Amino acid sequence: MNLNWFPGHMAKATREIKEVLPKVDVIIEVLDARIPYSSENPVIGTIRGEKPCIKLLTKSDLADPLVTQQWLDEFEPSDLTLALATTTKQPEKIREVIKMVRRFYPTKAHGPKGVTAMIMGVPNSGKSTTINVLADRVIAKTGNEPAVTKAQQRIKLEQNVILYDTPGILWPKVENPDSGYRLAITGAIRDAVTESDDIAFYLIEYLLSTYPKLLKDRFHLETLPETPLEFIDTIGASRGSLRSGGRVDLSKISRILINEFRSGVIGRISLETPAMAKKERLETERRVAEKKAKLEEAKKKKKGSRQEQSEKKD
Ligand SMILES: Nc1nc2c(ncn2[C@@H]2O[C@H](COP(=O)(O)OP(=O)(O)OP(=O)(O)O)[C@@H](O)[C@H]2O)c(=O)[nH]1
Ligand SMILES: [Mg+2]
Repeated sequence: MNLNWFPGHMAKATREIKEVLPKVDVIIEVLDARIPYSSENPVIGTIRGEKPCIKLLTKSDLADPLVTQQWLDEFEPSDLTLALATTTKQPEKIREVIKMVRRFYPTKAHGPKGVTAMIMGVPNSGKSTTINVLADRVIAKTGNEPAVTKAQQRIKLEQNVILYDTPGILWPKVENPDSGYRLAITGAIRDAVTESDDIAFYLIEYLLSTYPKLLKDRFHLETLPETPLEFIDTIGASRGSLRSGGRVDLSKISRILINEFRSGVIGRISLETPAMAKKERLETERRVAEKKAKLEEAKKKKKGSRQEQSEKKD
């Protein structure tokens, strides 16, 4: 399945972000706390330059607190980077962002122009929600689906901080298939462009191995089935998701499971740890390099055979 999703409005939004960037002092990079590695946009790394960045791990109420702490330790604070885990359950924690933005530019923060920050991140990661908390009023439209914000919005906050809200953006190609699945599971990729069964299978496989107790508790099971298919069969029957003939409605039960994960009712779950990310990053780099080498080899061969043909003609 192709898990890439880069519609026209995201290409445009990416261009507009690059245009406004020279006016921006601080980047607020919103990462979903359940997938801080997979929601990190490689494009930001390349366009950021030397700009200070605050990594916000949003929706931390849905993530495994122990793993979130590992991620905060991973994003060690430096002169140019700060990290903070936030949740709408603790708005006062979100408000710390303003202090952090000002801390990077103490002089400018008291000057006439103030400090400008830009909030960016993958779709549905909680950018507009964060802005509404910071502005203390509903200023940006929010919604539980990707691509709610379609255009950049400039907002003046108190304490001399100006903030840009931006549409959620992905990147043209998600090279790591695991990251594609995790972006789909958490709702950063529009459901209509993915297949719920495939995504639910990936999620169940991960939960069976990493959070078995949460699954047992949620679905009142004493022992867990070994495979995702058996698991779906078991809970499909108990949830009344049977088609005529007694077969489980795979798509229906898949969507139920994904929604239960997203709303947090299965429990607080992180889909990746720093250790997993390190391994996958290396593996992805290796795969991309291999692909590139193969492509170059094929190009060389093509060029060689063309040369041979023209020499024969001569
Ligand atoms: N559980 C939980 N949900 C949150 C939190 N922050 C935001 N959400 C929900 O996540 C969904 C997406 O929030 P938005 O603020 O619209 O996300 P966005 O990043 O602006 O999304 P786009 O504009 O589509 O890119 C909404 O349903 C919010 O209510 C949080 O801390 N915890
Ligand atoms: Mg938004």
